[in-house]
Amino acid sequence: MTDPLPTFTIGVGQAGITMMNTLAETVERNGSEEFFDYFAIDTDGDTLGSVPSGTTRVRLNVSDAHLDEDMATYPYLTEGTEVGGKGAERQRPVGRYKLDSRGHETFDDYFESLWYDILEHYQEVDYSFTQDRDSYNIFLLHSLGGGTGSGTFPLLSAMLNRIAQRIEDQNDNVDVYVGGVGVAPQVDFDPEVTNPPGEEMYYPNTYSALSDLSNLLGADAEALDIPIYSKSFSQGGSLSNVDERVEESFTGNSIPIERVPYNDYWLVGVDENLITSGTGTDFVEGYRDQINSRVAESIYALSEMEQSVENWSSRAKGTAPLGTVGHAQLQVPHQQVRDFCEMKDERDEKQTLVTETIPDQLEDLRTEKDELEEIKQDPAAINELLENVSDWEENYRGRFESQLGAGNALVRNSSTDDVTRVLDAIEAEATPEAPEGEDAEESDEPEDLEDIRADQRAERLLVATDILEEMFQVPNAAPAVENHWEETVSKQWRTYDMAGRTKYGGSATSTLEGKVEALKTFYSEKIDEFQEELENVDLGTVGQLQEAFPPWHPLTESDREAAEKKLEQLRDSRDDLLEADGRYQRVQAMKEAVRSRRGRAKNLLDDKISSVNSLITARENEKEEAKNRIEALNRSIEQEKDELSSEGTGKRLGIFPIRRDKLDDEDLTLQRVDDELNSLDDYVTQKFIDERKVRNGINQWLNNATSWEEPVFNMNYSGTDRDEAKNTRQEMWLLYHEDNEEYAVESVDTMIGGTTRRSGPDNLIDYSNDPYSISFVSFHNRGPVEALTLYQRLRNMADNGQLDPMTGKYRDYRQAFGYPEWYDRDIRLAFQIKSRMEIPEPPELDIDRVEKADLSEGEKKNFIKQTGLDTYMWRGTMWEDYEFGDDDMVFDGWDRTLEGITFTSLQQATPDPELKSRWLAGQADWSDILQSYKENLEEREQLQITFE
Ligand SMILES: Nc1nc2c(ncn2[C@@H]2O[C@H](COP(=O)(O)OP(=O)(O)OP(=O)(O)O)[C@@H](O)[C@H]2O)c(=O)[nH]1
Ligand SMILES: [Mg+2]
Repeated sequence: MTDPLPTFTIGVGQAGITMMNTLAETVERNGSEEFFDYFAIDTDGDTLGSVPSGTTRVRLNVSDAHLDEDMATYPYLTEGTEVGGKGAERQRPVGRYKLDSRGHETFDDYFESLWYDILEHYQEVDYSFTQDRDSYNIFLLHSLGGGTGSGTFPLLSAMLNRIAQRIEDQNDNVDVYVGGVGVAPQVDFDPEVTNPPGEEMYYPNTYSALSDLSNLLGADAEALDIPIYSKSFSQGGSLSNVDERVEESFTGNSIPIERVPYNDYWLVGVDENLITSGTGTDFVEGYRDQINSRVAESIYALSEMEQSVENWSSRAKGTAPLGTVGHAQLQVPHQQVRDFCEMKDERDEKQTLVTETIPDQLEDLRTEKDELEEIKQDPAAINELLENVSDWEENYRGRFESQLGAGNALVRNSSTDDVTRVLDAIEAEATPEAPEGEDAEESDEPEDLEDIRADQRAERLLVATDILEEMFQVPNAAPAVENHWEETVSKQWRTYDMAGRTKYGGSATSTLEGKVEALKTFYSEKIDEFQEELENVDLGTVGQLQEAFPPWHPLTESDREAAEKKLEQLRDSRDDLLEADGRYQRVQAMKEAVRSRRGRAKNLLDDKISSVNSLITARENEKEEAKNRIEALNRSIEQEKDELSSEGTGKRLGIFPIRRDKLDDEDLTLQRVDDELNSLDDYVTQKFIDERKVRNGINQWLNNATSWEEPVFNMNYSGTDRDEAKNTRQEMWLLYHEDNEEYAVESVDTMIGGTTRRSGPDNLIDYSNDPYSISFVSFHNRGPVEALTLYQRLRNMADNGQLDPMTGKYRDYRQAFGYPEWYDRDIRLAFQIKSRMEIPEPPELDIDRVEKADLSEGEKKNFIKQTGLDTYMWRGTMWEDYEFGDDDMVFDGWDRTLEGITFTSLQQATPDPELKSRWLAGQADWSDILQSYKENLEEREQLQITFE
């Protein structure tokens, strides 16, 4: 397989860009991306968004800074031209203006960018040009009906012509092929209609664009040029550093076009009704796709030529450059068969999910849930439900004993902090590691059962706290402390007869904690009182303190001694109490720490249960979804079987039906399709497709392609000066993959008319890359634009005034002529462009030489005043009623030089009768008469006259 010829495609405007996008799809299907490059131009940014990757996009703009000046100076812009809108809004002059612009980006910038991109592609494409295959292809795609593509294509043609010429000049072994593709609306409606299909502006636009095309295609005979106003009026932009090559393309301020800029120009018709409604005539593909694919496939076919396309082109062959393309294709719906198998594979996968995977998961989940519930009811159940619990127990007990102590030691030395520390450590060990990095943030992800199980904090804390609680409960641990506390309190309460001391709560104080508080207050007050008394008060009063002690207290010592002793006793009691209570409180706090950690364990257990519950719900939903998906897939699979097994017969595209029994075969998998069905031939030999259908199909689509009706390409030669027979071409190409040669070769014999070419070694065209289709492309070149019935229809409509109402945004349909410089006064008038004219200055009319023998002198003057003067101006000194002297300068009259002006219009421009009378009476000069003609003509006929 040889490489396709390198091809550069420029899409302009919506139609141009859409066709280019379709080409990119064709290229991609054939795996030839490396040889193709794209360039998109539009005034409307929306279409630029969807171009093939790597495409250079050029958004044409206007610069507000120059707008007013430009509107006044660019001759093809008129006051009514709407330049501001999105795109060109169907106005060809606006399309032209946005390309011939100056401001941020200038015409030169666009030219340079196009030049640079083509050159870059040409140089960088990995293609070796050989003598046989030395063509570099460039295509310009656009519509004739819109504003942007249609208004810019003459300018772009001129640029491409320069670029192509330059590449050829500098590379001896390379020919550049420049192909144009234009889409034009069909005109097959009643000429009287006022609402033509599509937008009314399409018609004047197409008329004028075809006229431009005719000029371009006639450039061999008559050189053209296009003035570039952004250069004439210059200023602004980067004009100073224009690429040398671009600069050289100009003669003065215009680009000359000295040869037909196209090797071939392909015209393709659009049925505006069908393209707007979006529907097609066949169900295989839409109408728009049909046209775009026709264009894309034929451009692609040209890149598969085994020789230079340039040598094949009409320029080299001398055939008419104007042509059209047809295309038909037969296809094995291979991709669809693959999709079908993918659906079946997916269905089987889902089936396994519903019948096996999810039920298994649900069973596990439910068991887990039951176990957790059981543990919640009775934590002791952990021992039966979990393995290794006895190991944990042993481990924890060992750690507690060594870190906190056991029995007496546990309550003697340890604190709440110690308890918290060991429990924290255990909790930390049981916490699964958090996933690192990004995953850590996505905590919403539903965990799976393994994750839930991995988190053993709840279970381990339950075991640990259980052991601790047990350790606190051994008699010489917490109970010893509590008993001592209880005894101390109760004893002191009794000793100091607290039940009777209502000031401190008395017998109403029932709890031990209450008693502790009461005792503390009591001791504190009494100790203060004793101290004060011992320091300041007369000992005699000590007696009054006597009542602080139980009556049985022996008072055998002196009062002071007794007081001091009692104070000491009070202090001892208080210290005992504080010591017992402190120890008690500390132990309670430790126990509380254990209890609260146990509560936390239960919460964690609840969390686990609810996680498992949500997993159960998620799996059940998943199962429901899978079931629905299976149903949908079943429907699609059945539908796909119907579609694949029925005939797809479009006009361009024919799709072979696949035999139903093959589709029903459950063993048909994607793997098998990929392994065994590698060509059309495989499909036939393995009986997926009926051989008979292939042979019939080939005949039928071959006929479709041969007889591709192209209403815009109908020709009528009467009234044109071209001879149809001499310069036509009719070719049918058959493109196929090597593996399918058998079917294709056979059909060549049945081809009718014109030249037939087919893929294969030593043939003109390479084998195609696509093993699943056979493609027929036709190329027809016929006469000149003037012979197109489409053009003739439009011209008649123009002549009969039927285009007059189709003005859209134009004030006058003739403003569609975006290149008025190329046309006569009639068109230029629509732009209020004054024609410059140089006419001979007539010598003064000598009344004596006017030969009107039968008229009196007075009658003769009257005759001159009425018509004679005008006739003289029109006919000059050679007027048959004028006596011409031998030595006189010959004045030819203005009828030869006043282009497009009739005698009637001259008469309408005749000087005022009063001026004529004065001149005849010798009271006014001849120059006054001339001046009057000049002014009247200039005003009435939009002329700018100078005398030679
Ligand atoms: N083949 C083809 N023709 C199209 C497509 N879209 C529009 N057209 C035709 O193109 C013509 C209109 O020209 P457009 O390409 O839309 O105009 P434009 O160049 O974008 O110019 P403005 O939008 O006026 O600035 C009509 O005849 C449409 O039927 C398409 O996708 N494919
Ligand atoms: Mg557009």
